[in-house]
Amino acid sequence: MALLDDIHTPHDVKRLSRDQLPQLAEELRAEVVRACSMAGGHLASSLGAIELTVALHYLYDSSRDRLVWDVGHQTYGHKILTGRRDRIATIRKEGGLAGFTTSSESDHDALTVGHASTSLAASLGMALSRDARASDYDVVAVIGDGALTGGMALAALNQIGHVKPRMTIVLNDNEMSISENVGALKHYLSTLQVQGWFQQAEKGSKEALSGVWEPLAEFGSRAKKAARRFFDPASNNPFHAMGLRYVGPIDGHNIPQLLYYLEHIRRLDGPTMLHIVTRKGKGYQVAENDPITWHGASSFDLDNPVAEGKGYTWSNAFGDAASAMASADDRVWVITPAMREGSGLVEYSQTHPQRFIDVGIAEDVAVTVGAGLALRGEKPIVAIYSTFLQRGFDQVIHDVALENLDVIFAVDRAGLVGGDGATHQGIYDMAYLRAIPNLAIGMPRDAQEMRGMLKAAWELGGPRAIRWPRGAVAQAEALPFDRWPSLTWGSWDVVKPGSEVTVLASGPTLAYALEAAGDDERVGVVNARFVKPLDVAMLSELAESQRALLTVEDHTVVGGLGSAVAEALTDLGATLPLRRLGIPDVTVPHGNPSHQHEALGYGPKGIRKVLAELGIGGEETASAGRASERAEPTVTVVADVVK
Ligand code: HTL
Ligand code: MG
Repeated sequence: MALLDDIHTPHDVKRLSRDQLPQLAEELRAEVVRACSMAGGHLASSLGAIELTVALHYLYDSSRDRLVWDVGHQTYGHKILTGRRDRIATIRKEGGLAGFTTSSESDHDALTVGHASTSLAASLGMALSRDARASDYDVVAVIGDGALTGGMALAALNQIGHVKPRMTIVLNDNEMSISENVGALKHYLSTLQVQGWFQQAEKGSKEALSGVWEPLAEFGSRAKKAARRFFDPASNNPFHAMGLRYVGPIDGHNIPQLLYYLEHIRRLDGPTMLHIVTRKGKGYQVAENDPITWHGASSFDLDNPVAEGKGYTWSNAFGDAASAMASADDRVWVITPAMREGSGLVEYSQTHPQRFIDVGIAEDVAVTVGAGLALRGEKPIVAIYSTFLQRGFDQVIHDVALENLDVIFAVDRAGLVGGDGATHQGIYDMAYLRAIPNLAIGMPRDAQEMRGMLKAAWELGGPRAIRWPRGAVAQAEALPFDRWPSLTWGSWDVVKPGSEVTVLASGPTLAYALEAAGDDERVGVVNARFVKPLDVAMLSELAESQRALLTVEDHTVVGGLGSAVAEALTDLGATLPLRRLGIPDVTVPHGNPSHQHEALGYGPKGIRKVLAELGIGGEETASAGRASERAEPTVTVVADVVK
């Protein structure tokens, strides 16, 4: 790679001539493709931002200026140019680079991020600090059209337009979120794209762009009508109405154009939005043709790039269940905040388009739309990842739980999630949901039990969260809704009786408990499938009959199953020892979940180790315990990932 090989820091980019930048972009693109072929990752988004990345690093000094990437999933090129090329193929792997910008990883990463729509508020804060300290660095936020659908982004724009700090906002518009972007703003942005200016610019018509900058210097005085519309279309432009200068749209794959506009905007006071139009997956045919599949891909063969199938997953099981429910009851709706594919809802969206709502990256809106539907007698299911439900916490309390509304929360990706890492871990939901009155919480052990929980939730009404992990599950036999199993909400299930110590587990940790227990008749295993309400009757029996209890959860031990059981035992006046296994009070980076479970002490070896400490298990168990200790240092548990 002729040019890339000489780029060790972003300062090396600045040493190139402008004519060399398109070649650098091509080399960078190839390097991103190569890295993703080895490690997997957010390929299509990173490819779409390659020219922008080169242009930004040519103009700005990312160690001093603040480049604030929204979501941070489009920054593989940025990582390569900022001294991380040698590690780029470790991205999202245990011990490797994070999949998103992470300020503890590099000074060039202005913000630790992974959830969408935070860049504008954070940039505003940075710009305010700069101005208060009479500093002069630049602040540039890069936000995608999908991320712009989030309320946080829109509310931040409202404040930016009011305070008017000097900053550049690059709107990277590829008309895609993970799937097609949604919402009224999307329609507005696409009307801008078809305006003559962009079309001419795209054709490379020099006349279209030459001379349009000049008038900006005397903005509003004698600028040509058309130029004015291009640079600041005062009429009908919502960004303008919110107090920002708006420029665009321009071709986001044309480096000279990007440099031209960014350079000039940099000199202006106040906030300016530069609207660039890009193509998701740009320059890599398979990704351009199918940007949804290649949004986030597993590793692939460069010579024969085929996206690996994911098999049958919990998300698919939910999608199938939702379809069956909606077919049986026309009050059933499913709402997703921009996660149609991830939540297994592609088929549902086709078979029940009238009762499928994608609200964009707006989890708060998803929850409250559910409340509104429920208030009118509908039966909404809000399908949402554990990590993203954090964005709808107030709405769950304020809009749903206070009036005990019939909203089912289908909480996907509960537990450690793997490559997405610290920002996306689904390890807090039991803690934050358990505190909410009226809200009930369950975790099925398989697809059939998921149906039982969904059916019970549908029958009983009220707010109910059903959570399941990321990954594969065995497909249950197809059954119409009326033949689904019944299940008593709040009941636990004794999977294996034991005479001395019982392990309470749910979801993936249930298999670990069974593996650890083996055929030792002293060890019992209970599917503690409801964390709210707990099966207090069974718990009090166990407190009588057992000499110790263990809880095992793929969740923080602060406020999860173990906490719930400890509280209940205290209330019962029980005094038997309780050992709580799960994630300690630390943040957990990206890695291989089953390895991380073991390293954090709640895999089968960790359970055996605690059983041995309780006097159960022989030589073999004790050595298994030591093996788990040896595994520990290989996973770094970073307590201060978020500075
Ligand atoms: N909800 C929130 C709050 N944050 C995230 N990150 C998601 C959902 C999931 N998500 C992504 S990337 C993405 C979503 C919805 C699409 C972003 O679209 P945008 O960028 O137009 O901003 P593009 O991909 O380049 O088109 C991840 O979790 C990585
Ligand atoms: Mg987009």
